[in-house]
Amino acid sequence: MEYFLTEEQQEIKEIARKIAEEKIKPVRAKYDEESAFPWEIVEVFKQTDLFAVLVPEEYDGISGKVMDIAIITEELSRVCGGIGLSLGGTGLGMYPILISGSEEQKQKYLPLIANGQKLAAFALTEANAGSDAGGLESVALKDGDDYILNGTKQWITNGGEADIYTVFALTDKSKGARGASCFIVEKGTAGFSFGKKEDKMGIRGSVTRELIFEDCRIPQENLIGREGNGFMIAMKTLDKSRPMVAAQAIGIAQGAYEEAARYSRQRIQFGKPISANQGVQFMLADMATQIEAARALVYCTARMMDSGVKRYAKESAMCKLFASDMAMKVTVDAVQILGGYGYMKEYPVEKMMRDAKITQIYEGTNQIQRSVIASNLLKEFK
Ligand code: COS
Repeated sequence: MEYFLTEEQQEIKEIARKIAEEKIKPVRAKYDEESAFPWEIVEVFKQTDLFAVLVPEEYDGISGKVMDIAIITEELSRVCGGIGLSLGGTGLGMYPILISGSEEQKQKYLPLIANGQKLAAFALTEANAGSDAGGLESVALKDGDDYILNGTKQWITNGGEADIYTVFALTDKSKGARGASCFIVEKGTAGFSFGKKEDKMGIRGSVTRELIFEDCRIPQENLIGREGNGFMIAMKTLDKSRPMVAAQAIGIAQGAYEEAARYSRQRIQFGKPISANQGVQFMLADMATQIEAARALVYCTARMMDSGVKRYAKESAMCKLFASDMAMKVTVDAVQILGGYGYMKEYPVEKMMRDAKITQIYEGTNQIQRSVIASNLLKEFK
């Protein structure tokens, strides 16, 4: 399919593919096995200006465009769904600042993200606030000019490795979700520590940790937007970042499909390549069609978002829903085409299948995406 990428987009696609093939492919199994944070690859992203693509030019970045970030995410995920998340998680973590931060906050933090000096992380989820993001229990109570933050955040991508955290907590417990606010908390702040590192099924080249806040003093200037705006900031952030989860899913699916197609031409059974069987051909045809359909949806949405359209919650949720369900199906089918070999760690498709699963869950389960789509589309038929 021809997507008429600009010269710059073609260039960043090629850079991301080269990094994925030359730097990430040789180490992906090691990171999957060890579940360590890929600092050596972060260094490569830094040197090749990939972090700068996350950030608009006015804050020392080179793009900030959803389409550009989607292209990079897809290429990195084609080789490894986990390692690229050091970048994706940083994008998610910085969006509250980009979307609702003051000019001062943007000038202070975004250039540090653009040059790769500091990674970011988004801290919304808690043990009892997952799909029900408004059910936060962390509190940030006013004390003079500061806030005192107490609570525990769960499953935070880049947790412990990032320097800048956008953290959601209730500044008014009586108002529930409408009493939530968002703060910038820097690593090293007294009262801010890290809990256990999670042992995950997939995306093991990305680190996920608990964040613990115990009487952590946050200065007033680290409040993003106004008190009580936290839930809205979280929703806007997720609207903006869900197409990136979709791009990750497309990349994973593309990688698995390529492995399966290649294998089907080489694997001889009953005296002929298995690709000569219509059963296998139909699986490959469905994979390729579904990947392309997801890509078309995501690129179209990304271009719409980059054009300045203000409301895209529905389209953004559609991207994540469609692409992640597609990736799960494609990766399961890829394992099936490789048969017993597909089930072995020696081949990359079992990892791709494990990596794909999270895309149906994080940044809102696909059941939540359907709710978001339905509530938005029903408004159109009032
Ligand atoms: N943009 C801006 N504002 C939004 C919004 C959006 N996309 N979605 C909701 N809001 C606002 C609403 O307008 C409403 O504002 P008022 O208080 O002024 O009326 C407020 O937020 C509450 O909205 P709503 O009643 O729809 O919230 P719910 O508690 O029903 O929750 C869902 C809505 C389920 C969509 C939300 O909780 C959600 O997205 N959950 C999934 C969270 C998630 O993705 N977690 C993963 C964490 S990151 S890995």
